[in-house]
Amino acid sequence: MFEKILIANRGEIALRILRACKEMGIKTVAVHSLVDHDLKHVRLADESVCIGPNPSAKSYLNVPAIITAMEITDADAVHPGYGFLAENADFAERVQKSGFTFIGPDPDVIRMMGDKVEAIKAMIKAGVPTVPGSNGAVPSDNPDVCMEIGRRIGYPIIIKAASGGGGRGMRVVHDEATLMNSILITQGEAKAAFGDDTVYMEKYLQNPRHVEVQILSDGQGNAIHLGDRDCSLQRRHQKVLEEAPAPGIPQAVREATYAACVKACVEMGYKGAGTFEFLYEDGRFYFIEMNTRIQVEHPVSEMITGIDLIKEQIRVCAGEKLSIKQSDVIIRGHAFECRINAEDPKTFLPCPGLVKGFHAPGGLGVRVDSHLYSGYTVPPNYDSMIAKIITFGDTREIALSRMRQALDETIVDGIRTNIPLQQMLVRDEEFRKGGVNIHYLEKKLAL
Ligand code: MV4
Repeated sequence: MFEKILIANRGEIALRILRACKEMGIKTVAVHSLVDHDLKHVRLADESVCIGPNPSAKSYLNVPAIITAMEITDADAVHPGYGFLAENADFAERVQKSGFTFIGPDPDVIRMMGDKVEAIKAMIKAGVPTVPGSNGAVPSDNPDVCMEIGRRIGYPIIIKAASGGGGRGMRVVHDEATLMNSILITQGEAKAAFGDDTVYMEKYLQNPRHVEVQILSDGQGNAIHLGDRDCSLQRRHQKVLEEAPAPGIPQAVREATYAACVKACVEMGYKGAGTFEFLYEDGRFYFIEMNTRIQVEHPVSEMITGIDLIKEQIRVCAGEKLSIKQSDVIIRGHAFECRINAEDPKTFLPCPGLVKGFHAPGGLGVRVDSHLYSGYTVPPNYDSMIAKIITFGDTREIALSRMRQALDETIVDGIRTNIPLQQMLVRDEEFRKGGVNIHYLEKKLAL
């Protein structure tokens, strides 16, 4: 096992990783930007290193500074959290080449999943259901072939950049007349944003839900799933409220999808925690992307399984075999997560500043993952998420009523937050029934 882990992140996830390390008896190194000197995990870490000025590019994305920090503190491994360097194959490779361990899958696996065309090919091979589409790059220099592929798929079609993902670099096309123009525009944008102009096509699903499957795999032939999560409540590709399990999905459909995901992990030699993202429509799952990192919403999966995903991630990346068999994973109860952001509840613009007072909610089935404390100043430089409130209960109704109470108890004094939005959502009639689609929140906000 590792003796010392460097945490290459900030905020709540850095604190979450630090807590897992402490529980495992592993020493911790915090790296931070100038403004992040007073972060809670920096104070709690065994050692800390300032790696640069506030812009992410000069600190949390500063690869040489992070590797140097590993050298001077004699850390064994780096945990990237989510965002920043978490899915950067070149970083993972430089960590390995410097003689350290990257807590995540091998660089070539990260790279393959970063190329959405390659990811889809790997999924088809493993029998994971995908969206009907081009199943490969489209030849933009051959309009006849493009239009032929388009006719086979049927309209509407979505054109996506192979190097995109998470909602970046995509465009919906409604008819053949606009197909070629849209392909060329998406290609140009992809080239500018990612330095790769490869694009592919899929049937555009009009009203899907966003359901994802959590997996753990040791890269030694053992993989398990930890059920699914519904992340359909989103605004501009930012998730707002997640839950596990996804409500109202037939058990047989679920199980078949899980089995395919597990098979894909074994085939890829996948190591660590990972998420298969699906669209779910009319009773069927359609794979869209795989995330090779721990995700923001991992706590809802932890709550329904009792498994500590960060600890398992650390164990398998230290070379241990998975300690849990699929038959040990018992999915029980229901969990919700509300993301609390420092933002104006009406305009959604970030609202950094001094938190004069913070009162976290509590009680049975309430978990708060947050680095906030009274007197902390939310800096303007990073993501505006300041807390995650997670609730658990035997039933969806109980977990949701605990969330209503938890939100009502929470006080963040001094800055504006999206708590009013969350309070409205957890009382929404349609949401309470379960199973709203990816457009629901934006449509509701437009009213
Ligand atoms: C789609 C789609 C409909 N049909 N693909 C957006 C983010 C990226 N991960 C994939 N995305 C979508 N892909 C097909 N074939 C609709 C979306 C989409 C979406 C997906 C998940 C969560 C929120 C979304 C919001 C808008 C569009």
